[in-house]
Amino acid sequence: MKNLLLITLLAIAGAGTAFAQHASGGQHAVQAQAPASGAKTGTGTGLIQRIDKEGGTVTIKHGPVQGLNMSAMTMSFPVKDKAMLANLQPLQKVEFELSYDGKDYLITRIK
Ligand SMILES: [Cu+2]
Repeated sequence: MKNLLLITLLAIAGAGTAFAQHASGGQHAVQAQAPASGAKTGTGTGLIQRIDKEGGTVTIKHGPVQGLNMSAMTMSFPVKDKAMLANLQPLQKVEFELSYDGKDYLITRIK
């Protein structure tokens, strides 16, 4: 049941252009807003578990992250700008963009 819900959510998210590009085009479709060369980006959805406004991290129980080959799990991510955490709340359902430079993950957008 849980997986079915996720698939449904991802399908809905697929209507967005950014998501569609990650799903179908991979690196080739990355646009000007993408991080520096070498970094990969992906899009995921999930439920916020914990927010650390001082540390600048957010823990998300997320589904598979398209584009980064990450399966569903709960993990903590640093955000690009702590201000991004200001309006988030625990158990909020979010969509996020994640970049990975080969070493570290970074949330570049979350809503
Ligand atoms: Cu993860």
